[in-house]
Amino acid sequence: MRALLFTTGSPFARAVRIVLDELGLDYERREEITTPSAEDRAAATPTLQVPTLWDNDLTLWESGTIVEYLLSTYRKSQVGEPPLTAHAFRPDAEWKDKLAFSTIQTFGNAATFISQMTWTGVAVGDNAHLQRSAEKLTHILGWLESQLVHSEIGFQPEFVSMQDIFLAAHVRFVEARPLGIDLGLERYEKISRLLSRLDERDSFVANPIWWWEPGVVGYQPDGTPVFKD
Ligand SMILES: N[C@@H](CCC(=O)N[C@@H](CS)C(=O)NCC(=O)O)C(=O)O
Repeated sequence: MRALLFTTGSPFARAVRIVLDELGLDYERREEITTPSAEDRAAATPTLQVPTLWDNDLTLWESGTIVEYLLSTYRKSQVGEPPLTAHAFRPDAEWKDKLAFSTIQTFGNAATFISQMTWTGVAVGDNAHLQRSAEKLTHILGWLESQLVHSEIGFQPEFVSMQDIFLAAHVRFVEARPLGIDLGLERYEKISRLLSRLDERDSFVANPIWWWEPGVVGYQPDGTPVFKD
């Protein structure tokens, strides 16, 4: 039995879903449109956050840990050009890859923090720490841009990496929400081109991130948001 608990909009869960597709792994989709009570969520994870993966006897949460597990457990023939990496962290570049990944996750945490604060009534312009969190996003993008050696390759040359996938999920999440944040992505040419290439990949197309703002209750098949009457 394999199952994934996730909310529709979560960028962390989207990255895990993309990796599951890349590896050709079927799973039961335990999708939640809204966040349940703390008690209900605690039955799946003490962090009260999604995603959580069940794989036979194993229960895992924390998206990076889940993807590390998937990559190390299911190394089978991979589809796509370039193919998915076999390594979360390349043995000959372990600390470089770990640092890039942790930094990308800090970007995701800042972005989802801003989002959750915004929808609970405190926007970026209202609060100094939220402004600081928004500044973090652009500083991180600048540093990540400096880590990419060429506009045609991602964080692990010749492969699609976990670093590429999570960065794409987090950046596209920010762009798909009216959070009052303009990332100015055009200033980061290598990241922009990497993300545009990934957008075309089957696993990304199959797991889209769509526009969301309060009042959106669903989507048409092409992603057009459906608003509450
Ligand atoms: N470090 C966690 C972060 C996951 C996370 O922030 N999930 C969000 C959705 S995008 C969530 O569940 N938020 C609910 C909450 O924090 O109460 C991971 O990598 O899985």
